Amino acid sequence: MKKSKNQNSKGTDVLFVIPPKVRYADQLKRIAMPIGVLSIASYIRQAGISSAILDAAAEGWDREIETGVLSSIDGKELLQYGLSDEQIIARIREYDPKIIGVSTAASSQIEPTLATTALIKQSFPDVKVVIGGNHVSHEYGEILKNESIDFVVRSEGERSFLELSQAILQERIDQQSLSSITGIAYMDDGRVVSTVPRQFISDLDALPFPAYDLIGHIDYGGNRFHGGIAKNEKIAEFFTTRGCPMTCDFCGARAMHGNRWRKNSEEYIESHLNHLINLGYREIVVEDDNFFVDKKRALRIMKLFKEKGLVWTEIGGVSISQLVKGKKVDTAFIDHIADSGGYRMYLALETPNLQIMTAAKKQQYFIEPSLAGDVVNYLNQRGISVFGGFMIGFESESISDVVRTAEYAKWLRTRGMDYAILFNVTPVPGTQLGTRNKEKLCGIMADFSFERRNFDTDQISSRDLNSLWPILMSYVNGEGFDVWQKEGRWA
Ligand code: B12
Ligand code: SF4
Repeated sequence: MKKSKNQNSKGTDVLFVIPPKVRYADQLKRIAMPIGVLSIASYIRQAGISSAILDAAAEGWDREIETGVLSSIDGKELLQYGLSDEQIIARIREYDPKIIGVSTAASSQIEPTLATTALIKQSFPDVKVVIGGNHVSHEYGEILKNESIDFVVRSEGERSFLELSQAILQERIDQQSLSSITGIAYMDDGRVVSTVPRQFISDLDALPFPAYDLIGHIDYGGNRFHGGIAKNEKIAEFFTTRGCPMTCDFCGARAMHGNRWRKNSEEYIESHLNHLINLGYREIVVEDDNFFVDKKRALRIMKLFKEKGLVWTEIGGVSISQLVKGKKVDTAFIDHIADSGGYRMYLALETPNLQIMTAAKKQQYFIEPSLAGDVVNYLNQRGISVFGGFMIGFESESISDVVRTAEYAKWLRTRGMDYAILFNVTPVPGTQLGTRNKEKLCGIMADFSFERRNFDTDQISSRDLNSLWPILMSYVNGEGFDVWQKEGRWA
């Protein structure tokens, strides 16, 4: 690990902590540049508040331990990767912050996250602990039962966190000041107080570029990249939009960032790319939830990638229907992807079953399997590696429907797909699917990972689907999955 100029900056106002992560042994080890936190850090810096970042998962990547924690579904044991408690405490002591902001992206990671907040509060009782991110934004009532957490920031964090940290730093944490900060939750006299939700930022260009300098010492690329092996060790996650106009009823991203497709201008994007190039990045990962909603805009952005000599992958997930024109493969569009340095696409295919796509409110993005095969084949011909995302275990599905989806994925592999991931349908907090199935949840929080099943339907039990998952992944991906299973990384 390279030493950063931001390390050891004693007396920082805010230290952001990304906690260690958990996984089951047959799951991929995943980390990524924490863009949400980098964006907040940059936003508060403009207002004179200093911060640093401790990414305990990335910095402790090589340290993995057995936890002894077993899932109640099938007794499978959890592993944890990241810095040790002692290392985390020692690092926090070096920074000596007044506020610690803990970030949690996924529900599956909430247990190590809460263990980290408890550790922090025990060792630094006077430091205010603020938590933000996906799971806690929806489940703040439950989360605030943990005495180690002083505040939850709900949903988009930049403006709420700035106002909250100003209140904390200026010692104005009385009811009156707090109640005027929208988008936060806290306990008052044993009662959960949740202020009015914060409006989404409509002009994304008003945000400064994420504070990449704070994690310049960490490489998120190469074979640590969560979306397949990256060409470079140094890669930057990159968003040109927030939110998604679609209404898929299982989607946690939409639940978090809203239904309006908010976008950066192309001038902003060009300056953002120049900024990354100046920092030494040559590879970017487009993480937008729905990058190709406006294909003409996407073409102009791809032109920028090409002009600047970048290579790029798309991993936020694009709909395969966006790569067709009428009933044919949109070869011209795919040619542009290839010519602009795009070398891998993550296609959200979900299922070959139109009824199921319709029930999930995603039917507009359905295309016939044979046409999907032609798209995959053309991407492959143009040298673009294809990862496919599929969803198994929808509420109305039987085991044979699940097997049919796996067969579809396997067939697409014969047409040139490099890897197919079978994601379990998961009732994520904040989604319609999540609300409908709350009573049916089982297992532990780590089972919220999409590579595990955590709710029973009339036709499929979690236990059965969890036993079947590695068999189907192996059937579809062959040796590629063996490496994933044995080493927690891409082959
Ligand atoms: C990149 C990414 C990852 C990265 C990590 C991201 C990170 N931040 O650390 C990696 C690859 C590790 C990852 C993994 C997983 N992910 Co993911 N991921 C994403 C993705 C595509 C983008 C995240 C992002 O950067 N967004 C952009 C920034 C600007 O938004 P943000 O992160 O939400 O941050 C804002 C607020 O949340 C808040 N905030 C965030 N942190 C903090 C901290 C503080 C102190 C404060 C005040 C505020 C705050 O303010 C930020 C700025 O506005 C999201 C989808 C999405 N669009 O968000 C899914 C998403 C978060 N992932 C999801 C899931 C399910 C997973 C996995 C379980 C998938 C799997 N099967 O493995 C795993 C978890 C396992 C693991 N090891 O982490 C779900 C989470 C749903 C849920 N409740 O569980 C999402 C929403 C995708 C979806 N469509 O459902 N993921
Ligand atoms: S699944 Fe994709 S298309 Fe559907 S709402 Fe989520 S981001 Fe949008």
